[in-house]
Amino acid sequence: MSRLVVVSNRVSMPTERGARAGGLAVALADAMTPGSVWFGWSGKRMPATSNAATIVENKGVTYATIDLSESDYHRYYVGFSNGSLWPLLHYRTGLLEFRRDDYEGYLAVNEIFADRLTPLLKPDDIVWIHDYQLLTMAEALRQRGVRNRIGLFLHIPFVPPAVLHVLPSASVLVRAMAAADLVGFQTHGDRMNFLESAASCMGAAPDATNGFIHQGHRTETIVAPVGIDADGFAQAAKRAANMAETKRLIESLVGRDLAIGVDRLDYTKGLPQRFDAFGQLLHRHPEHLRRISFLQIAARSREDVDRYQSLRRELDRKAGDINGAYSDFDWTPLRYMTRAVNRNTIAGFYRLARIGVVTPLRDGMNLVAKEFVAAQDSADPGVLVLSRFAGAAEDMTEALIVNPYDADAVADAMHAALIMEKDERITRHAALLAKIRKHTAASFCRDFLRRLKFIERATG
Ligand code: ADQ
Repeated sequence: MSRLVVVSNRVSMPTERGARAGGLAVALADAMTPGSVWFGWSGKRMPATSNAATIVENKGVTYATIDLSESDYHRYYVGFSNGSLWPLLHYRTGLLEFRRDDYEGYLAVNEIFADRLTPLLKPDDIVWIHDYQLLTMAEALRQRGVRNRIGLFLHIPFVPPAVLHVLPSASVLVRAMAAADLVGFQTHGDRMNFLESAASCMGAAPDATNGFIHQGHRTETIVAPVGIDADGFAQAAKRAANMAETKRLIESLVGRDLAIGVDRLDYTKGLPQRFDAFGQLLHRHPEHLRRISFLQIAARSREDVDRYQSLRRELDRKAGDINGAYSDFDWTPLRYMTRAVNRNTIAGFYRLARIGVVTPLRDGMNLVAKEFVAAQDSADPGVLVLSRFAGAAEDMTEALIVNPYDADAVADAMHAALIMEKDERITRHAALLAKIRKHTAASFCRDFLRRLKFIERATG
């Protein structure tokens, strides 16, 4: 039996589950069956980067983690991963910062990951690397003689060559990604962009099955949308009806409609534009004044990166502006909080909401859209307003699809959601629910791994 070895920037230890907001931890929880290994950074910054992984066993899963030095953390994680790659791969070239020192730190940490993982590997292990922090690790493993099957999945978008080449050394990254046997994407569009980039960087033309050969090594690609455990989440939403938090929220609404947004506090999520759109709803459709409360939960994230601090200040100001302009002495239109809330509690909040507002400017998939649908009461469901730039929109076409840059259009969609007849809400919701039950977290893992296992062993 071959073991599954999952590699991600951060390892989510069983003891900290539920406390952190983030899609990757949610998606991977399902892959970690007994016998598997999860390797990555511990989240700890120490005077020196670890020379070997620390191993902890829990319920049959092996957690192997390394600490990073302050300098490695800053160059690899804050600098290149989140200062260069994150904005670039979300099409935000204007926010891209590039420092060669950070880039070299990124390559070095990918090599350190490979160095620390290699001694732990058995010949039959299947290695599954996750996300943009580790784009060069597959190549680093190959350089250390690792011949195991290696998969790489990108949770965030991939950009077309014209955008990609804004980043100095983009070709190096694309070539390193191709060292994996299978590279996975959330959407067909992302895969297409990667194949075009591979052609532009390496001259490797894709074949009929969307794979290509470069220097004798074949790289296959797959579209595997990340999903959620829709039925489990629906159960959690139902159970939440009895939670004290749910009751408190209901009491505080005093019969008003609830609109909800739940995100990490990140500039890709379109939060300032969303606040503007909500302001427009109140301005253009005054019948909703005093009748709706918008709850935005935006968990603070990556606070070491400057751009996230300025976003937070911008949102504080905008929330103040909207509430200053529209509040009444007994009604606050926008409730805005910046801490993470337990996922089970959020499930109950989604279920109470008439509208789920998911309007990222760009998003690999967006699991909140799926959670909102799963949590609804199918007999009287709320309506999802979804950005066309979320990966989720490729499939979830029965949502009210909007362009998040157009505040008037988003306001109109929220209005349409609030006045939508029950029959139409039920029809749209049933179609969406069927889709998210088909592409779950479990099927994502199964589809990717089945394809990876099927690939012939790399010959080195
Ligand atoms: P994220 O950018 O983190 O994930 P998303 O897919 O929405 O975005 O996942 C967020 C998860 O964290 C959800 O399960 C959500 O419930 C939870 N969460 C978000 N905000 C929260 C809050 N304020 N409090 C508590 N929990 C919160 C990345 C990519 C996505 C991709 C996922 C999975 O950016 O596009 O869908 O990985 O592949």
